[in-house]
Amino acid sequence: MTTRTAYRICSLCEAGCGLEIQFDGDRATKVRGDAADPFSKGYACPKGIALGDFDQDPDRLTAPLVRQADGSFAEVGWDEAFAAVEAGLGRVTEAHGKDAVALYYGNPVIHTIAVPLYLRLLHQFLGTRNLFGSSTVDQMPKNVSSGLMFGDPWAVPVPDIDRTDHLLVLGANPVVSNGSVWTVPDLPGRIRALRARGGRLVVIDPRRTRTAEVADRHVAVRPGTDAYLLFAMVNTLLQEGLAVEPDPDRFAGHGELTRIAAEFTPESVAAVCGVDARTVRTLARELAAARAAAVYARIGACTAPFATLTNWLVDVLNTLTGNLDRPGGAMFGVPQHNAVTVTEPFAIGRWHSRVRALPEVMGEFPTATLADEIDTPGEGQVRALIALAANPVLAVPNGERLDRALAGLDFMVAVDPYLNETTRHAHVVLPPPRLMQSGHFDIVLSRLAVRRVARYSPPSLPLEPGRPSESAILAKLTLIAAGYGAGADPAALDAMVVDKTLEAVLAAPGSPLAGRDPAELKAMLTGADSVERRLDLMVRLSPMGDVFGLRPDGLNLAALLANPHGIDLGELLPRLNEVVRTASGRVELYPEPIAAEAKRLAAQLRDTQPGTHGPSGFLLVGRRHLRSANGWTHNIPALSGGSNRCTLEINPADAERLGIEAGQKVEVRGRAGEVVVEAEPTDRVGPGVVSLPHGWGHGRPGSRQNQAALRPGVNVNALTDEFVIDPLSGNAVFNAVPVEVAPARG
Ligand SMILES: Nc1nc2c(c(=O)[nH]1)N[C@H]1C(S)=C(S)[C@@H](COP(=O)(O)OP(=O)(O)OC[C@H]3O[C@@H](n4cnc5c(=O)[nH]c(N)nc54)[C@H](O)[C@@H]3O)O[C@H]1N2
Ligand SMILES: Nc1nc2c(c(=O)[nH]1)N[C@H]1C(S)=C(S)[C@@H](COP(=O)(O)OP(=O)(O)OC[C@H]3O[C@@H](n4cnc5c(=O)[nH]c(N)nc54)[C@H](O)[C@@H]3O)O[C@H]1N2
Ligand code: SF4
Ligand SMILES: [Mo]
Repeated sequence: MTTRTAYRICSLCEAGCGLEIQFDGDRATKVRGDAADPFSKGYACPKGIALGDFDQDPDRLTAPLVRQADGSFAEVGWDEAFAAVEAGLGRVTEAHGKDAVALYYGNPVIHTIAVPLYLRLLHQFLGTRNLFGSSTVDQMPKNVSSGLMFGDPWAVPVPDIDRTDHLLVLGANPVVSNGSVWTVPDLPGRIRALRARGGRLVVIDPRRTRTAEVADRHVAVRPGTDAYLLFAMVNTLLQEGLAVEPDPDRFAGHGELTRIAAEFTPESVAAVCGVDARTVRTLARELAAARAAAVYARIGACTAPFATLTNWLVDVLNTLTGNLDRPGGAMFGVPQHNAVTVTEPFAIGRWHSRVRALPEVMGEFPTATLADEIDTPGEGQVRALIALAANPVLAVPNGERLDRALAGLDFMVAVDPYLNETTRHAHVVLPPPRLMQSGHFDIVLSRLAVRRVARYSPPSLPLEPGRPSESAILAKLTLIAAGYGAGADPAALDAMVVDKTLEAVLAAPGSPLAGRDPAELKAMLTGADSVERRLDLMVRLSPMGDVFGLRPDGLNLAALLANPHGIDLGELLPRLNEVVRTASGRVELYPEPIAAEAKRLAAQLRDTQPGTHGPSGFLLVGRRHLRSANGWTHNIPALSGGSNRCTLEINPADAERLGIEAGQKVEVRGRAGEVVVEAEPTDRVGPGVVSLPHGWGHGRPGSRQNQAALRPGVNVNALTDEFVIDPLSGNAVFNAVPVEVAPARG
């Protein structure tokens, strides 16, 4: 056996830590943080350390599966599997049209090279309106807020944590999640550094999280009321003359914003939020007083009522305290590629979903309505599903209804390494290769990183002969959708994309490459295969790129390959002017759809009676565990057990009142259904609040995750309501969910 060391970016979460991996033959025997990585500097969490276990998991599928007439799965060759996809999709579209096929992507797609490279093409060629994804159970409210304010849904400012003096974290637990929509490896270390240099961390969260535990101040807001709280902070800044006056040439809507904020005095929101007026003022004053400060919000703000409004208020606070786009404030990262996110003015609701008439957002319908589209008969009904790295049964509100709906599909294909709660319904499963056989390049997250960094990890191990890479699987699906058939060559598709990109770049007004010969540029691209040549093109055309030699110190793929630990180009620089893509050319501080939501909130405030949830009623919030990633990591024994469990956290006083003891089974009932789960009394949650993690509910017939089945847990999304969504973004609401709790019967 030969031993060797490889370096690669961890693809298990958004932090993207550099790892050093020792291989004995084709097995990873030791994994640790790569001390030479200029971005993560040796940090790795327990999941990254277990990367070899993910790679070697015996339950990962090694060959495609095709469902047989008797309902069982048979392992088949790749050609047969792609032919089955072509036949299955063909049957459905011929009989029912293109909209009968829905395309669904899950969270792990952002951690692949493959899906970001092909998703848009695949969707275009499928020609279906039915695009769904994990964005609408996740960050869509932030995308909508940024789309409306800055004109680009991916113009999301991130806290410049290494230079800030004051970090306000709302509805996020980055010490555990390692940061999200904020690529920031070793977040715990960066928080320690912030506090060591005299900076402050403030956390607003109904639960005393691990982030709250290391904070200078923790405010236990009542779930679902952040929009009121943040509005009252804006009110304080304006009333007390603490706000900066934004430059009217660069910011629009300041006057209207000031008028609506006047409605939300700290006194008026105190009872609703469970936060006294003095604390609200203190939060605002501290934010304004800091030399440089940043406000950051995540899942607790996104998967809650008034989510888009809350996410907008975050950047209003960043703007009014003068912290938008300034060092130590909230800054815009720089992509390491040229992927375009803005092609037309940002708008929502350009078309609507069939059953509930919900507006499209970024071309997608809310996942909360996927089951409606599958189980409601009629013209345009969804009868086939392509699921890319997705387990919506555990991830969408009323997932159990979706579970039943999926069972009724005419055809389903899943690109996924596992047979799980969702993929067990597929007719064809196409497993990507082992984790170590895939390369890694950040297409989605690099512009959310807190430093300007560029990194590429080639595959650490070669593919077995005949086994397609995940990119080749996606390219095949795209070619099938385009009508070229299962036999078409993926490399030809990549070459076509390169040609089209070069054509567009050469034709763009003022292009630095104008007049160059596209064939000459194409011949300059390097890489082991057609995918790497596409990456080379993307890097060369990126803001850090060499523009085919025009910028001699710029980057290209060869430079990334020569620097396996990554290349650090330094701190973030102000770039608001490059980022803004609104029709007015200014940052819209009070855009129209937001204004309507703000008025709705103001009306609700006038009507609200404090403490309106009933005597036995609770508000449910979620939680994540450091040694998990949503629902797909419970099969790794090294990460299971301990506190990584599916229990209902409940305040000890509530538990005592209901006669519930630690470890006792309790029944939790929500609008959609009920679960029976073990109670864990803890004062991490306050009275009236209970917490369940998501991603559990394993061990169903037909799934094949044997370790996960030993500790199945329950699906929290059996409780959550698909009919309660954020109206602007269509996002699901997983927090502040009303539930009843009682000792389990029998
Ligand atoms: N270890 C680990 N890391 C992960 C993941 C994982 O499963 N495990 N998942 C990854 C993914 S897909 C994502 S999207 C990110 C998420 O990253 P985070 O958002 O940082 O993670 P969460 O733990 O969901 O944090 C949400 C917080 O919001 C709080 N909250 C709930 N309701 C409210 C409310 O009404 N108001 C306020 N202010 N707070 C509220 C919850 O108590 C919780 O602490 O993490 C990513 N990283
Ligand atoms: N109640 C509640 N529900 C939630 C949340 C919550 O906080 N509370 N959080 C929501 C959020 S933020 C998210 S992002 C979603 C996550 O929801 P999903 O994205 O649907 O779930 P995951 O568990 O992340 O993984 C999806 C699938 O990806 C597969 N997979 C893993 N790696 C790869 C790969 O490299 N290639 C391919 N092709 N497949 C791969 C896994 O086997 C799994 O089947 O859940 C949402 N649901
Ligand atoms: S924090 Fe952990 S899971 Fe996330 S990238 Fe780093 S090592 Fe991987
Ligand atoms: Mo997520």
